[in-house]
Amino acid sequence: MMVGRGLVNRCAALLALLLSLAVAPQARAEDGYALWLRYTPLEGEALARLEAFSPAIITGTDYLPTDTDEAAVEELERGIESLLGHPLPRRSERKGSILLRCHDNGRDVGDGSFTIRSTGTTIHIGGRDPRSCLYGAFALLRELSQGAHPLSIKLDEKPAMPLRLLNHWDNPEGTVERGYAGRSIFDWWTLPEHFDRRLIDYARANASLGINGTVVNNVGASPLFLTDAYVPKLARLADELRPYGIRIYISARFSAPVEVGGLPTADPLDPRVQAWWKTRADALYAAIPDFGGFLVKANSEGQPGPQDYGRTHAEGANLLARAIGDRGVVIWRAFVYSATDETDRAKQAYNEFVPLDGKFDDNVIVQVKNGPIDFQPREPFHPLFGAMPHTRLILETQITKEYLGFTTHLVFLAPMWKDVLDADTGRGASVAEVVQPAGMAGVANTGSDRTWSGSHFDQANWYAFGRLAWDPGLSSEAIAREWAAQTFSRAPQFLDAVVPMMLRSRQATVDYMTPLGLTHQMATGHHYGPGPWVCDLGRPEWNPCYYHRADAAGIGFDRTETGSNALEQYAPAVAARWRDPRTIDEDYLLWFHHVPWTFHTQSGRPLWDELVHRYDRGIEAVDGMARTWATLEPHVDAERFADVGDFLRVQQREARWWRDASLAYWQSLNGLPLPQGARMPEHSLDYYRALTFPEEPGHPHAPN
Ligand code: GCV
Repeated sequence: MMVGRGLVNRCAALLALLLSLAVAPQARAEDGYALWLRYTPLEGEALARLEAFSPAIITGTDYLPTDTDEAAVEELERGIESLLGHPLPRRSERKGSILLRCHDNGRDVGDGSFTIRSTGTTIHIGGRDPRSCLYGAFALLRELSQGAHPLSIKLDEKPAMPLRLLNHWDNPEGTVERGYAGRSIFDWWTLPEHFDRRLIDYARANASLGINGTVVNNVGASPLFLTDAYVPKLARLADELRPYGIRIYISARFSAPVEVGGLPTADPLDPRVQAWWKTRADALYAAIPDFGGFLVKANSEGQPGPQDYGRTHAEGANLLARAIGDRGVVIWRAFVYSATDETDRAKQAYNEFVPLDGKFDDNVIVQVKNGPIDFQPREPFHPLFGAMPHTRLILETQITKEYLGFTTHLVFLAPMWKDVLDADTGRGASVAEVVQPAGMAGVANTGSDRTWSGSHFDQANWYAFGRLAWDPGLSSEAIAREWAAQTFSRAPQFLDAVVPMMLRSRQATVDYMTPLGLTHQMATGHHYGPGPWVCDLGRPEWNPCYYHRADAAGIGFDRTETGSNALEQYAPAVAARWRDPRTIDEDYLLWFHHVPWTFHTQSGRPLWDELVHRYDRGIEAVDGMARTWATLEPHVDAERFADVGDFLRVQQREARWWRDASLAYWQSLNGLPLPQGARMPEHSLDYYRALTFPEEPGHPHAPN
């Protein structure tokens, strides 16, 4: 009886397998968890070449492999087996070898630079420390995944900058500020005893890009992270991430000496406060010898800081820097805007920080957002870049798309970051060159969602951040192509369609949200949909009206000599490019200029018509993205194909919402008819104004 049922079951299983092979062209159902590390089996010539190579993976025989070497070997085995579509052959049957040799007599001297060369049937991965082999292994797999000939891969890579960091805005109880991908991936409640293995996949993903540090908690920091109870939790995390070349950092709350230290003050010049920070740093380093350091948001958006005691940002930063000494760094954020200063918000960081240039200790790095306001769809580069020659600056970018439609809008951010990195500061260096001695930080978009990032295409932004931090010279197109090939399909027809779509997506979003240099038009609190009519919030710069300054006569923020003169914070050559509204790159027109609705734009259209044209252009681009995606079904597994299509439909609807709500509002001010042929807004202005979204994700604590 038992035997009979077993036989029947096996036959049924075989039949099911045959049927599934017959009807399902896609190899396996996927939910996005594997990110770009899918290592989909190769086909055709690429498969034949890898079969002919079938390597043994060997670490240098004259030294003891480290945990990092082992992680590299494990990844190569996993990757190559998956690319071959079967387990690696037995040792005696292997035809080639991959030899990893990355050490310098046991000293940790390298920066992860690596070379890949082949001689005969051996690929050599070499470098001066185990991270070289880890990064080399991932680079080799990246090439193989795209179908490269194993024995012709030749790479010589060096990270462009030392710090390539994720900043998590994760709170200890599991919420994530501006997080749209579920709950935090860090479970502080169950650490240190329990370590979620998912974090090993997080570490692999980061290592595959060369990301080498992670700030594990929100900059609106809980003082809990500076208590004794958190030392073993942080130590366990550091121990688990270390093999993947990742150091951990924490955001430090400036007032922690009062909140958890029992002191009456957090004044940086008070010796008791200095001693407290030294004790905390010592406790962390005793448990985590390679602890990275502290990240601090001070005197900004209600956070405590040295100004509460009449001290400067430099005095605050140096307090922590001296506690850390030469063991790590203090990263001090320049994202400050005061609750009392009436200056143009775009000018405040420069005004506060430039006078402090040269006053920070050597182990302080100042972290500067890409633009002077706040992660908007488009901003000019931050004027601090190039203006603090005696201070190391790190570039802060936002991977999570707070002002770019969260996870439902497909927006590939590499072109935005390239705009900034490539910008010439006019002070002898591009932004990439200015930050090269420090690095790049990206506000992470990870969460408990199976996709990690809340959508499949948002994974591309995590990927692009890491690739650009490793090499800011890479083009957006190259990054999109290698990401899409690894994440979805290496078929040229697929890549030739999806890559241009990704490259156009950022401009599309600028067009339907904030065209022509408009900025911060998002509704209060959640920063999701449009709210250009919001004018009555407590602080002027919380209001979209503050940024657009529209009335019956015109629109835009005058930042020239006749207005706030934010322009003078840029080098003269840069300011000259933006000074004249007739010749400025019109993507920045309303950022720097207040112009009449009748102003003649470079297209020959009056400003009002040009504005309508750009909103419509954005919608058309999104419609085009949806059409393109619909043709790609043969290349994508069913689940992910449907997911992306669903979100594109949301984006199509919401691009129209942005356009219609904005136009209805502008019309209420200027009374102008729409240009001939333009579609009327679908609803009245009152309708759009009345929409509320109490359930939207992402701002558990932030008031604005
Ligand atoms: C962590 C923006 C966000 C805030 C964030 C802040 C910052 O203002 O809306 O949520 O706070 O940036 O970068 O500190």
